[in-house]
Amino acid sequence: MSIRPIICLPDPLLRLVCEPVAKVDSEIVTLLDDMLDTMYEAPGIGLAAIQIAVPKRVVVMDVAKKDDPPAPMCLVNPEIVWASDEKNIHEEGCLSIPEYYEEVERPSRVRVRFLDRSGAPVELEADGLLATCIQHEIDHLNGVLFIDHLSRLKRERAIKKFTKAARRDGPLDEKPVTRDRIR
Ligand code: GNR
Ligand code: NI
Repeated sequence: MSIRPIICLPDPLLRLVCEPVAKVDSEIVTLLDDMLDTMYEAPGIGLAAIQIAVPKRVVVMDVAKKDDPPAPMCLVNPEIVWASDEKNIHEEGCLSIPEYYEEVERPSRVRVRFLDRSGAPVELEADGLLATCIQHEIDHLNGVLFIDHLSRLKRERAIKKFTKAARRDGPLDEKPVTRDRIR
């Protein structure tokens, strides 16, 4: 169980298309546990493996309300198999884009298929915050960030802000862009 550094915009790793997992083995279970630790510590309601620099199709989430018991979810190779025509607007943030929040429109309900942490196939229908979070996380697996759903002007402003912050701390190729480099 360990907390791993979260990488931030403009780290190019966030633009990778992540690889499917062939088998949910002990290495993947350890990855899931480390991701849950990292997500709770951040704190956040979701985390994709690429946010800790691991380019695999692995996601953790917990959208339980503050006073409810924790409800960790582990999703391996998640796929959206159906999305509603009805849309919903929700304010989003991202642990890899600290302190930046904007409203994003997405399908309000989705059906998702994935493997759980025991490797068993699961299908579930989500709405509300869970539907928003699942779509945000699956976007990460495809190198897509929530700012990609905004107008070009807003997106470019956000990218510029984070590129400037990272540049103050030295060349991007010397070390990963972790959250302590963004001020
Ligand atoms: O913690 C998070 N909150 C959040 C709020 C609205 C929509 C999506 C999210 S996910 C985000 C954590 C994160 O960056 N996951 O990739
Ligand atoms: Ni995110």
